[in-house]
Amino acid sequence: MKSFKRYLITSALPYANGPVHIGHLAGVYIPSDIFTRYLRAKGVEVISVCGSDEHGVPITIKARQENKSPQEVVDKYHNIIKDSFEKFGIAFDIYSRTTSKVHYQTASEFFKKLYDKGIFIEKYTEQYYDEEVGQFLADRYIMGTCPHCGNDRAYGDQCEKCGTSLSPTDLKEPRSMLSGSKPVLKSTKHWFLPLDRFQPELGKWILQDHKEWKVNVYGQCKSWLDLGLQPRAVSRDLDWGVPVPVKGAEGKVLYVWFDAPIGYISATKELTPDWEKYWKDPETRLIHFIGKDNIVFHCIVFPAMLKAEGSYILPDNVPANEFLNLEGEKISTSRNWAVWLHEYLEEFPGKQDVLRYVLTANMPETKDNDFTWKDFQTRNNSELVAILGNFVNRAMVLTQKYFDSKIPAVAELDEYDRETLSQIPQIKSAIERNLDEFRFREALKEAMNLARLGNKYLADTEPWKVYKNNPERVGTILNIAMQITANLGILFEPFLSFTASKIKKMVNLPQNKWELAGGIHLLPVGHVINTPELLFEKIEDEVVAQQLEKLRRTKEANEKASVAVTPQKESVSYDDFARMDIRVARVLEAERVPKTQKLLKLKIDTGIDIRTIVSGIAEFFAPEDMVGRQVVVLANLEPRVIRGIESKGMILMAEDSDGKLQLVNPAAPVANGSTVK
Ligand code: B3M
Ligand code: ZN
Repeated sequence: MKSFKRYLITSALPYANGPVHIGHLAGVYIPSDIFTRYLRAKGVEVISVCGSDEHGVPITIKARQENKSPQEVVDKYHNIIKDSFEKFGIAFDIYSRTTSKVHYQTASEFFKKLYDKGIFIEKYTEQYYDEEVGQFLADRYIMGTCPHCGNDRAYGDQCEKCGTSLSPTDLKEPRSMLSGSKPVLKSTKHWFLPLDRFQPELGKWILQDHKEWKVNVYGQCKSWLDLGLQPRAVSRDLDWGVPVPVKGAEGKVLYVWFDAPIGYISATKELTPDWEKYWKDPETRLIHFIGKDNIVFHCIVFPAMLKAEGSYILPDNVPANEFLNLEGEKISTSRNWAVWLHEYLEEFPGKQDVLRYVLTANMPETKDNDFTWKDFQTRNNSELVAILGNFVNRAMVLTQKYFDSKIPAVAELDEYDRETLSQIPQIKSAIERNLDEFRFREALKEAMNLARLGNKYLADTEPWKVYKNNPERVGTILNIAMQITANLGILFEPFLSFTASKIKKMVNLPQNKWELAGGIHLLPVGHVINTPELLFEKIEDEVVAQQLEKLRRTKEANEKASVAVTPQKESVSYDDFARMDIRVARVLEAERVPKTQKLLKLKIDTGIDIRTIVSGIAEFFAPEDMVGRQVVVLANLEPRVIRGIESKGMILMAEDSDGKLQLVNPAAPVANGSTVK
């Protein structure tokens, strides 16, 4: 690999339309944090920048829903997100936001530069316009009927029922979500970034020069490139965002995916007047940490923008992760199916490193992965408590007890001691190798192997049994155990920085440098250590049960919310009601009505007579399901002839919002002909 002088680390800017959850942490912010902390510990020149992404249509929709201004929405979530990151120890040098003044200026100038260079194609396109409100409609502001599945609540960009992606003109019977009126097509001017022009350069840059990128990233880029890049609009008709800074662009803003990545540049500018060396010097290594849904923007669109501008470097790597699921289901902000960081912080105070550990161990590096509360408990109890915590505590307590908290001298090393000591530098190299290649799970496993090594060493040498007869031997053992402990303090810093700090404080580590790790004389003989404290505590079954119960309630609430309840009808008099003859009957025979999908012909015993009813329930009930069942019928409904069969009455059913039917019948059998009133 080319050698670089410094690093610029960016992490995807979270949308400020909601708080952040474990999926964000595992996918983007923990990997970027581990990597940044690792570089810092090595003394590499590095900055890490991030901020809130505060533009885009979802934010304006949230604002309408909450009856707030978009600015109020982003202020609220920006603060929540920023606070969560801080409390989880995510080591940004700056956490900025795209509504900052510097950002408006930077994004504006960036656009202007490309505009002046004649990069953009100006094109008129036909777009839906709400004449009542006097506004062009973003795709998400248009609802209509999906041409594929008939769902009448499909959005202009996607039908959430069948998953098809749509464009607004695909919708049947489109309506504006602003006024409910029927929108009209109107011509509007936009600026397009001609990605096709950059295809040859980008193709070579990725497919030939960056074969080392992760397979998931490389593969996605390749399929985009194989399809052929198309010009993309970088402006929108919207009143929330960075205004398009040219004449004749009133009421238009930069598309959120144009301004958001420029947010990385703005944040760097806010951080340091020396920002250009990070963005323009080829000796800087730029790395974007993102989730898989952002790959095209970071590997194709933003690099094309940077190239078009001309003076910027391109990312050297984009180690995107896949997605994390929760208890086997996709994390969803709108369905509240998530573990929110601000809630975790309240429910598990002081346990940031436990979550960081579990999320790193399950990081969705090469494929989607699952977070479960059971696994959270197991990893805490049988790895953090039983291995790392147990080892450090034993080493500390024994040193305190036998040697008055002073590092004892080494008398003589046996074969096992030598073998143990020789593994320390090997483990350090393995951690480095993995971190250098963005394999965070493996790196963490190696760090944990060092704790395992120590744990096993103490269990095998049993110093508590040896002391009486051979205190010198115990000195050797505890010297080794304490050297391992000090190594853990350094090597765990990128992964579990809170815990690493505690360890370093306990062992009173004079120097805290990565380069010292791997060494076996970190703590000199006679060095005084501090009082031990417990690093982790057991997580009980009730805690897991509580979290699962919380998720169960979420699910229940979602199910309730998804039933769109029909409003109450006009009132009727008791007499109106009393005129209806509703009674219990039993189905005697049932058969399908030939050549129909929905109809069953039923012979029923109403207590007054045996009669035929034709019922549209065949999609939900097979004839054999019906025979013998009691049902409730409206007996005096005017007879009707359906498919040549006279139907006398109607079977009553409960229908949910999806049109699914359930039988209505007495809770316990009653005589046929019993009336319902
Ligand atoms: N806000 C998308 C996301 O959170 C977007 C990332 C912007 S990075 C420049 O998935
Ligand atoms: Zn559909």
